[in-house]
Amino acid sequence: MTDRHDLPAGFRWGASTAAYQVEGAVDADGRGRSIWDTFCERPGAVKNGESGRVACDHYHRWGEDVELMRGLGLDGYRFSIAWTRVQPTGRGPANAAGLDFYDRLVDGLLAAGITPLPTLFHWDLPQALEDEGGWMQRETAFRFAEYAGVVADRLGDRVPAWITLNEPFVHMVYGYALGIHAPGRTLMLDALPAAHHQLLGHGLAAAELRGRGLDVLIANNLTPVRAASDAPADRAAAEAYDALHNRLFTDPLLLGRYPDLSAYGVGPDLHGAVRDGDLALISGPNLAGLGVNYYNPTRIAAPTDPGLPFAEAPIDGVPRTHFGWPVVPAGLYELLLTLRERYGDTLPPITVTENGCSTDGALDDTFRTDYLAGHLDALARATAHGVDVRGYYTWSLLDNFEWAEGYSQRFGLVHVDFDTQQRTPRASYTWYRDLIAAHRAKSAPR
Ligand code: IFM
Repeated sequence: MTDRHDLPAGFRWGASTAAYQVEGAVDADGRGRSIWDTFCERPGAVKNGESGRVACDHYHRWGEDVELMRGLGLDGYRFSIAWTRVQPTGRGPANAAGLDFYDRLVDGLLAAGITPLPTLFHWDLPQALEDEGGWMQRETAFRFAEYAGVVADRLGDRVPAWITLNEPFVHMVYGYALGIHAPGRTLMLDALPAAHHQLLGHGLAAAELRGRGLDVLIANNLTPVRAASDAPADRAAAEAYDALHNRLFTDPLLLGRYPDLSAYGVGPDLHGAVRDGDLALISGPNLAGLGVNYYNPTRIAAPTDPGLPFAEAPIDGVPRTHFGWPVVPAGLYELLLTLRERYGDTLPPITVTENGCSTDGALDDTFRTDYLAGHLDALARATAHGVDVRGYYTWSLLDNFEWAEGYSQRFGLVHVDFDTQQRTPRASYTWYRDLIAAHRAKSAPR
């Protein structure tokens, strides 16, 4: 049976991080304040009152971290750029000292034979833009495109492919609807314009990047949605959830239209946010690739109380990560096949831009190697069934700041002691290194 050792030659191996989760150095070199700096100061917002002030101090220790990546034999490193290092207030001329950091990082990666894969927005909006309404404001999309152009002008000569947004679904729902993440707003369904404005920002930024000859991807958090039973009410609820979580952020890109959100009482203009011509900008010329962040499937039943047209149902009988997330590798196979079936020829090549698990933190992390092996086997089965998956970036290279969970969830191939900043590779690091080496040896021409 097909497994991870059968992945096609040229398949790319990587690891992911994000700026606010690893960089620290929040006051260095003119960096401006982001919504996460503000949110972390809100009493009770983050476990133990923690923040990304220091995090992994990657801003100063990036050289050591690149050596860890070189040791793994990575083809690519996915990181994000802090908008506030580049434009401290989210607009205007570049802060050269902030861009210098990414310049050094990119050169260091290339010298180690690793292709940089930057994400332009991984949730750390400049606070100055949030003060004007953040992603609830259409103007933020235009600011984002300006920022994309500024960064691409500096790094585009060495960085061939770019991810615009990370998980716009999570940012809208956690940040603007439920208030679990920055900016901590609790707008519920009134948050939907934040979906459209992020996607508009993607479209406008994509035009800036493509205009400079660069490839564009987006990283969506996607989940296969399973109805709790065959009962029509459960199936309708599952469809409604699928529309919100998956289709809302992918149909506009690949089909040029929003999904039916009538189950939410919402029309196709998302509370008046969508204007003529927007969807053409969002779907634009084809994406070079779709980034898929997969962690688990979702089981959905008919709603139990009014308000939302679905209720989440438990997934029983499977292992759980330290976070409590169900471990279902077959869900990745299911998701990849559903994407191909749903979007057919409009589906660009896929890269799994995140997948991984949090553990109890032990160095001997068999749980993580089992998790990764299971998901890579599922991915290999999907490629054997014709889905074009070009690469896999595990989340994460390092233990890091896990948003509202602070430092309590450790996702790293590498353990980080947050008191001393000592990095110690876990057993999963060695396992991943050996898998990459074995795949490369098998794929090399004889
Ligand atoms: O840490 C996050 C990351 O920032 C976005 N995707 C999910 C990861 C684990 O929760």
